[in-house]
Amino acid sequence: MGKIATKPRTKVRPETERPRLHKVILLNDDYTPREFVVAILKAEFRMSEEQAYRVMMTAHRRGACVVAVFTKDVAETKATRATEAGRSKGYPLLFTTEPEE
Ligand code: TYC
Repeated sequence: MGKIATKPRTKVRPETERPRLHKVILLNDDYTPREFVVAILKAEFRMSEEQAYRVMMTAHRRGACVVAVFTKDVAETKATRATEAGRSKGYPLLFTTEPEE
């Protein structure tokens, strides 16, 4: 009986590889007031008035805008908190996350 050579199944990754970052994305809707979106961006993402206004208007015009990138946990926590802030006022404001390429 011959010996069967088996390959190790685990892939060796270079030690320098970093965990992927995740984008927080702001989605447009027809109901949330512009000023409210700006206020949330300032409070949750520490943006200036000007930055927040620009991001809000980009989402308003194009349908969506990347707000910032974070580690997975931080991105998900911030997206959830920001979405819940809108819900608490009865707005459909939505922040999602997705991994960066
Ligand atoms: N489109 C909204 C309005 O006209 C404002 C808005 C902008 C809402 C960006 C969400 O992500 C958003 N009142």
